[in-house]
Amino acid sequence: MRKWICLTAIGTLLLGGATAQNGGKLAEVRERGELVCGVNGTFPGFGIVNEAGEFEGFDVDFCRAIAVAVLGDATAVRFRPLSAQERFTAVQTGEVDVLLRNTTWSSSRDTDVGLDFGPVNFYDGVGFMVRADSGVDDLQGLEGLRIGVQSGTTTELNLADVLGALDIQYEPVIYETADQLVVAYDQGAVDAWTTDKSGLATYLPTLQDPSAHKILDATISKEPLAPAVLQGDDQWRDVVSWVLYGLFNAEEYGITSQNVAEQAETSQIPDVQRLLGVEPETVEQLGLEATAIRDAIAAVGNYGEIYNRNLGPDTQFNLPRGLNAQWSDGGLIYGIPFR
Ligand SMILES: N[C@@H](CCC(=O)N[C@@H](CS)C(=O)NCC(=O)O)C(=O)O
Repeated sequence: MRKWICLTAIGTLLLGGATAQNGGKLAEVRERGELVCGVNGTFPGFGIVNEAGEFEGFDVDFCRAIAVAVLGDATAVRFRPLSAQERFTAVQTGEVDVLLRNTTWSSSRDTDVGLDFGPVNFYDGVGFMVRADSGVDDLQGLEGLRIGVQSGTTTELNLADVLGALDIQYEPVIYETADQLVVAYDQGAVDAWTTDKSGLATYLPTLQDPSAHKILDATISKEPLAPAVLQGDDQWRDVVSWVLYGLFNAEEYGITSQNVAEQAETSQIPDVQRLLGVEPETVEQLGLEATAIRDAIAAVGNYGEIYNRNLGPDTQFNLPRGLNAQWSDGGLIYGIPFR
């Protein structure tokens, strides 16, 4: 823990200098002309390098939306792939401006690690994958098994907490990366593996025979995945947060990449006029151009479009929206009003 505190202090010092001289991260990113976004480089559906060598995924699209809102250009973003262990240092030292890497918002990360979080962009929970013919159907069935888990994650902590409390004995086998863990599981070196259920679902199609495996129904934790920035720069956190809220609201109001221009011209709904900068003041109060959110929607799409493009029914993952549906559809995605 002491290490985090030291690094936090270094990060705050670095940021403190930037804040005094040029108005904080927003000004720094503008001056640089590029957003540096910490992402996952190997997580299918969320942050991965595709065959063309480009980053793609659900988290990656939020980086692009922030780049559009701040710099007016979806390509003005440098992606920095980070392992679970590396990710917090990269924020603390200012190496990345924002972290969008399937990162769980938790109290110690918000305090001791020295981060600030934006709104949850994916509600997740830890689960388990086992072989379909293993006879394991619930947590009790994990008794005595070798369970693979990735280091530096909340998964590691949840596994110990929850199975410990249930008095289930198991053998944890720790891997540094998800790729190593998944290969080890596929080859039979462990009997089960555990991570966020999003990860179980998106790694499943990468196994040699996906039909030979199943994900248990049990969910043993809450994993609210959210963007993180360095603590202490309120304006920058506001920018990141309100870009996401803008995309949440856009879906709620039926504003899409296809119809956003027309909506800006014709909508008589005051909320929509503020969101799209027709009434400029609200978005400008964030330190952004009035059309920042409109432009982000036009370039990347609303929350639902981002979800569907990366995880929806037309992808190999077909992840049900579940908790990630709009609040008006029984989910938890709830855009805070622009006013
Ligand atoms: N949400 C958890 C887990 C994050 C995590 O690192 N998950 C793994 C499994 S899905 C991952 O992204 N691995 C990708 C990699 O290591 O390349 C956290 O914030 O600690």
